[in-house]
Amino acid sequence: MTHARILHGTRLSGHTHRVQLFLHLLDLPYAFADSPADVRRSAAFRSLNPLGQIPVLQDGDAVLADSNAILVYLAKRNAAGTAWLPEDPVGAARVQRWLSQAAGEIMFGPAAARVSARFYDTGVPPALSQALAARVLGLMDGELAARDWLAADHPTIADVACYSYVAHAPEGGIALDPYPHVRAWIARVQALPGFVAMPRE
Ligand SMILES: N[C@@H](CCC(=O)N[C@@H](CS)C(=O)NCC(=O)O)C(=O)O
Repeated sequence: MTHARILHGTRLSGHTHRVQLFLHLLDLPYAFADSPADVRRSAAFRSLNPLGQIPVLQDGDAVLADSNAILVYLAKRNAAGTAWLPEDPVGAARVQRWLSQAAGEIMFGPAAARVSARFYDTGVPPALSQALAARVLGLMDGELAARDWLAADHPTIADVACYSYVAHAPEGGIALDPYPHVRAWIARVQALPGFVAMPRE
């Protein structure tokens, strides 16, 4: 019997996309359970994630919420000992630094600006999301001037976690023109074998 792996999410959710992207980069098959707001409010979904948020990954008996936690799980479960999640203390901390950026500045910056522009009011003031976006994109651009990848000299889950909302930042009115190294990094991520895009519509 095949191992059941189900990703609950929506096709325009960047948090879902970062998990999808990693599943594709690792060439792991999965079923996709579309989970719009009415599904996320259901008791069945809340039993998977009491926060009612996507993504959720069911992998056999494991039920995992939070996109970055799922990236860590997939790296340890399916790519242990590979470069995707370094085990050494400094390498692991460098990856975690960008996972924190993905859950902080990127979520409340470019991700919030995109959601407010395209879907609903997040409650994050536009001036704050613009300021956070400028802060994190400036940081990324500076670091990517010196290296091809965010946390190491090779791709890691840091790049996977940060990609979706940064690549789609223009949908929230955040131009990437001032950040040439970020744009070159986006192209490098898109050239990875197995890359899958998040739809624009
Ligand atoms: N920290 C979570 C955030 C996930 C998140 O905010 N998901 C959004 C969709 S992109 C969601 O489910 N929003 C509905 C809600 O928060 O009630 C993660 O990284 O997975």
